[in-house]
Amino acid sequence: MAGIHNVYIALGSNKGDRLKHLQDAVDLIFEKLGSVLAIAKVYSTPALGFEGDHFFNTCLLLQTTQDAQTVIKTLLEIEKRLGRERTNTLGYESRTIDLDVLFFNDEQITSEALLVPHPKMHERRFVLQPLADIASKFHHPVIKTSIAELLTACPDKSTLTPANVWIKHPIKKYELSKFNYIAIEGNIGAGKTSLATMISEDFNAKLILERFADNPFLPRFYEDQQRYAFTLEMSFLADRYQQISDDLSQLDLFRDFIVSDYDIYKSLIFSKITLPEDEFKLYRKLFYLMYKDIAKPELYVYLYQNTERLQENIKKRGRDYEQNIENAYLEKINSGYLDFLKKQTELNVKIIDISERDFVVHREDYLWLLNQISNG
Ligand code: PH2
Ligand code: MG
Ligand code: MG
Repeated sequence: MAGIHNVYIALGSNKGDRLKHLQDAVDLIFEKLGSVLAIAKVYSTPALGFEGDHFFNTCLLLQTTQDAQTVIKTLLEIEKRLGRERTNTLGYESRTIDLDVLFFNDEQITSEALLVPHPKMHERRFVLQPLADIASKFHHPVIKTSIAELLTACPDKSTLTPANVWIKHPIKKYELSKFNYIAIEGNIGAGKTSLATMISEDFNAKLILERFADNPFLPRFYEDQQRYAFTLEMSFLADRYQQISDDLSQLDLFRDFIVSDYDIYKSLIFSKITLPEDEFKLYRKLFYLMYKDIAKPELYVYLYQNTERLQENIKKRGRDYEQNIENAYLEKINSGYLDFLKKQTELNVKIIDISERDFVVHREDYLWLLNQISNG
């Protein structure tokens, strides 16, 4: 099944630097598979079912677009990379890292490589206790009771102690929250909205999206530019001004920063292209009256995408009124942005060339982009 999957994974290590192995595994799961939505406490647990040193055990919730077979294959590769050696002897043995899929959505999977839900999980306190930290209300899709209830009923009475060591969320490596307000800019179809949305979800940032969809003048403008350009630019300006002054006036206590898929200056960049000179001068006067008293982003990201890929993206998202945009128009907008950015001295600008990348499809491109932004 395509789409987004919620996967609970149990992690264990009882050999070498146990915390480091857990941390490296979480980092690699994040890098290769997707967002990590929750990480449980780390517990120190006696080896169950064999003689060996104490384990560190924990659990996490992964959100991924990969299918179950790919997830298990990747987890086995991560185990190998972190020094897991499997001998052919029967029974358990000490290991640097063990990564087990507990649940994959609420599916039942019985393939050679994978049994889900994990067939022994409900008998193991070292699984249920950390799992209860992050999923106490989740219902076991076969046994049909909650994790909290499974924990209460668990026959395994081993003593678990919180290890009081902490796994760092891998997203912390990307220090985006050092900026209180990040604006994502770029041409039509560059991917501004996708990127701003992804960042807001991964970083707990407040998302401000341009409300172009409700602009009745936009489709009319594409039909008859001369007739509707001024009206369109004015309505965009009014809307952007209102949204930015409302939404930026206070930072939500529960959000770490703000990310938007536009910066208000785009009003001036577009109108310079769409308006005749005399109208532009009038517009510019009004623009600066408004511009002077609204908050500016602390980081201005410009996503550069080439015209061919912009056209592909425009086709893909399929808004009717955008389907006949000419290359020349997109090229003018790009030059308009670059002229503005070149002269810009007040804003902290980061121009990122994404023409060889696809951050929506390839996670490594997305992480590369985050790295570029956090070094901005
Ligand atoms: N894993 C096992 C067998 N026994 N005991 C503890 N405490 N923690 C584990 O992760 C563990 C175990 C098989 O994978
Ligand atoms: Mg196991
Ligand atoms: Mg295993």
